Amino acid sequence: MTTAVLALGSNLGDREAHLRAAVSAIKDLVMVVSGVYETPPWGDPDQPHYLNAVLLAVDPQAAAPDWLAVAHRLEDAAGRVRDPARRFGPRTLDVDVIAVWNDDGAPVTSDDPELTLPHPRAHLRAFVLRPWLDIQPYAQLPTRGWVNDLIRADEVAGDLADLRPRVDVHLDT
Ligand code: PH2
Ligand code: MG
Ligand code: MG
Repeated sequence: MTTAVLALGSNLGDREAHLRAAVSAIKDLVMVVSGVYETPPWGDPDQPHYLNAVLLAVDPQAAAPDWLAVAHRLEDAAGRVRDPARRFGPRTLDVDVIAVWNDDGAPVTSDDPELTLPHPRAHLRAFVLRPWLDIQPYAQLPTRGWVNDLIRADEVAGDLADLRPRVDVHLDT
């Protein structure tokens, strides 16, 4: 059994539908889904705003690498087209594996470039940390610390004010 925090993002097409379809496709695994935030693009400014959300999922069977397969399956189902020239470019659906824990609660760490755990940039991304904190106020990002502290670090705090809660959008099915 493993527990995972997954971050969802969409900024192409029907963003809300892409996020909702992803949550619905794994609803048997999902424990809790955050609210949705409208967020300015990070890393590559020339693209539309994103809708972002975070969820906590548990799979009795999955090992850590299986979560990457889940993420890719959901992205493929949203018709995602990969542009190698734009690493942080626009996408119908992005599912990032932020962190994974084993059934004894120990975090999984990995240097595998295919699935680095915890996610190497999660601690810098307000659009991951803020929705995560909403669903898990005492969350810790393995190797980085309390999410509630990370969110107040200088690199993140400046972006927080630009996240707009979309209380009109609900992903839980
Ligand atoms: N994802 C990216 C690049 N930039 N910006 C925001 N606001 N939200 C994202 O999910 C996002 C991004 C590539 O994964
Ligand atoms: Mg991403
Ligand atoms: Mg990704």
